[in-house]
Amino acid sequence: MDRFLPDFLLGAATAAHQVEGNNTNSDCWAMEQMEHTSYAEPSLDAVDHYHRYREDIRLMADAGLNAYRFSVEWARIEPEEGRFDEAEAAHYLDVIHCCKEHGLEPIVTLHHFSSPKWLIKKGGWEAESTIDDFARYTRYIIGKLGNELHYICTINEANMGIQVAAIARRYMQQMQAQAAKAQTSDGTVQVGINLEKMMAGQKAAAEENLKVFGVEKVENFTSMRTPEGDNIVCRAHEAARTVIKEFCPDIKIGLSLSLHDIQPVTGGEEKALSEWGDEFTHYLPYIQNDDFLGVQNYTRSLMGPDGSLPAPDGAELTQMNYEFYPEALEHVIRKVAEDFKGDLIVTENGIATADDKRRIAFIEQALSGVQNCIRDGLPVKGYFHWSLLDNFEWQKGYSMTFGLIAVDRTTQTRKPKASLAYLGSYL
Ligand code: GCO
Repeated sequence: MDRFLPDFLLGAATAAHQVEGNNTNSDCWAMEQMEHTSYAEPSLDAVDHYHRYREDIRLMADAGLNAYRFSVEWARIEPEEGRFDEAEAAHYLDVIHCCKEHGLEPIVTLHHFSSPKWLIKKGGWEAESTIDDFARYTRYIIGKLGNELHYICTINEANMGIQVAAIARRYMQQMQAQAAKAQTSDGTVQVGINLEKMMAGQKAAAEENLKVFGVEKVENFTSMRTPEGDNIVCRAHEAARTVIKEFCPDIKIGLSLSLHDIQPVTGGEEKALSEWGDEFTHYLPYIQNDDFLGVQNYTRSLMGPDGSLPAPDGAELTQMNYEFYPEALEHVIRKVAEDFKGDLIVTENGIATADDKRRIAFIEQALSGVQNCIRDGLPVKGYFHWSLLDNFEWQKGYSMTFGLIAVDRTTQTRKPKASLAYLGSYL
């Protein structure tokens, strides 16, 4: 195994809502608590990183890492529209200082999926007004934290809503095909009853949304995004970049994208190209003036003429049911570098598994791919493993263990896994 040069950013990543706990003013918190929730469980105290960040940062430093990617929670900073909470800004300043005391470079993400509840009332990520709201929040953060930072990731996985919309469309098509089959074989009754139930469920959910958020349809960051909403996300990024450059021109700015290693099989070439266009290429006009792109990859996606195919028979699957395929990272970096000319930082890459030996094997292969890219002259400046801690995996709750550190949530005790020291040994 080869080590990285000392200026390579090697670290782990977290997101505020997934680790801090009690993010009570956010849309996710509200959705987790609802009767018609799609969350497996609520986040509650999460892994109490809000209070235990010192210990967590020390563990990273002890393992030899030199950087930490974390997010600032908009709902804490601006709990009500236009009212900013100084104490919360001071909290994040403490986190940044703690990183520096331990020799870690802080990479701050301004938006990682969760948004303030009030933003949803205004139409969330489908509303034009969100662009100005995000720019105003960015201005506040820059005023408080900007002097301390060298890197800012504006928006995590800007393409997430488009990917969710695509998955939902695929799912609906499958349901429709099943319903059509049921109609020809069993008649319409069974289908009719399910549909009625579904409609009734939707009506009740809309009523609850109205009560909780003041709107019937919640447009949070991970909702199915329309092309107009996608454009709003991109312009929110541009607006934030303008604000940051105005006040702190030396901060390196980028957003991150969720990128699959899309591999065409038997006639899937055209489909693979159009999927890559949705996932990556169409963002180029909005990111070409960025300093870096955050590359986030977990696996590959095999593409046939009609869309994505399941993992090959016998493939090893992770807890998320993704194919264990760490080679995907190198492939994605190479593909992205064909069109994006700024620096590349791997802002997420990891595996949900209970077997830490597989995590180590995953890291070994993924990092050897990163090093191949660097040897070939590609500007890969950092690698952040997802995730520092076993944490709240959104709608799947705490069942997915992505962490380099295990957490016993009854006592919030941390137990570093062997993979943490293994990752640190690359510096
Ligand atoms: C994402 C987010 C993370 C996830 C991680 C594992 O990519 O969805 O950035 O918040 O937890 O990717 O699924």
